[in-house]
Amino acid sequence: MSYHILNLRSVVAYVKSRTEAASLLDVTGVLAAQEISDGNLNAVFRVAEVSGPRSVLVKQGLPYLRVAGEVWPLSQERADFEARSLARQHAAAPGLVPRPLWHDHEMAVNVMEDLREHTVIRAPMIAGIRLENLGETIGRFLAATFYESSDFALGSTARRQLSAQFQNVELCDLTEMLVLTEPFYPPPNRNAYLPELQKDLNDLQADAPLRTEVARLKHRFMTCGQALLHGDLHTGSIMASAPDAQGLSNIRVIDSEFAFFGPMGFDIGLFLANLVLAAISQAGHAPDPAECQARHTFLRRQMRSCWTTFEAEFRQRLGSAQSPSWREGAFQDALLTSVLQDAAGYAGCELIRRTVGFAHVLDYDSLQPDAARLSAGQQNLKLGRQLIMQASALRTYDEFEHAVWSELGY
Ligand code: SR1
Ligand code: MG
Repeated sequence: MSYHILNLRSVVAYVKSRTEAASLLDVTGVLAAQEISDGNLNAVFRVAEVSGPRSVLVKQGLPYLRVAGEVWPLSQERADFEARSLARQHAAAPGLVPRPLWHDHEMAVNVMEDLREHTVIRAPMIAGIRLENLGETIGRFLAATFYESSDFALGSTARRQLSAQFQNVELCDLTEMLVLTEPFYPPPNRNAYLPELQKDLNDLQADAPLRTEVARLKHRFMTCGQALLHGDLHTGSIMASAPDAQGLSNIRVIDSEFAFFGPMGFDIGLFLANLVLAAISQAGHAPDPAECQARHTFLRRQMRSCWTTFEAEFRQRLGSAQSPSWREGAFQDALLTSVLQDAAGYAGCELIRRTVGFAHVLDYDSLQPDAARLSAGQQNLKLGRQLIMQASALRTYDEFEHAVWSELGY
């Protein structure tokens, strides 16, 4: 089938036309489609049996950025990168991503398990829902997917062959521009921000040592292919089922079209930064200071749990690496310190770009456009700058934690 953009009617015909669908749905019965697009890039449909319980999720890459329309063309190649990365993630971390069902290169479509009981976690977290296994689950996901795609697990030849399949030029370029360049330079750019932040932004962009550090992080993003990254690991790329009485839920990582071989600290830093963005915005979302503090405590615990789980599980895997080189304790210490430093630096960039760059986050944007938003914006910029400047000197997670939470008054 040659490429055409799917709509509510044609997506049903498309699913019915595929042989893979026969074992997944009653394709002889009536199927209903619903558009549930949520992210910035793609169109997403749920196709469900009308008289039965089964459904699938159909995700299509459009020839442009969904939120911008045809004025921002983008190739549909991203669907291929998502298919390849989802297959690798599913093999390395089964149960932590949706099950891939089929990939259709011509149609730029990926069909996967429909996580009907799950919700994208950003909005529930703004509302104060506590997922007590969030940090631990993401730490496990990162350790497994990073390790299984790294030189440590694959050896040099297989790792090089694999990274050749992930030359995700277009979406890496988007990140290099939107996260690691434009927020730090005056126009022309696609930055968007509260006018009251102009002075803070001018100061930030006039800071030459800061720009130098960001240039270093950008170059590292471009050249340090340690492992297969998710590439866009914010809280809009994570879904969870409703938590049980202990706050535990089934958590899945979605939307890996930005996948590429890069520095492991990039994914970690993005995830941690999105919890920091959540924490800073709680001053304006939580109903009272006591609840705000309780939400902060929860977020702090999840951040720590993400790092400590990642570190422990990655070290454990390194301990059984085939090459004795990777079992050297001092090598492992140095590697994990550099990952932590990268994570801090990229977390700083994410805080800044989500405040003054092209694509913000709902945590911040849904604050009232008054003192609460301004003060959150200023705090995001200040902390982002500090993390970037302090990153290379950090030695332990405690130091990182102190840098973050002392800024929030703890
Ligand atoms: C133009 S795309 C803007 C952002 O959406 C994606 O989710 C990435 O975070 C990207 O930077
Ligand atoms: Mg996405």
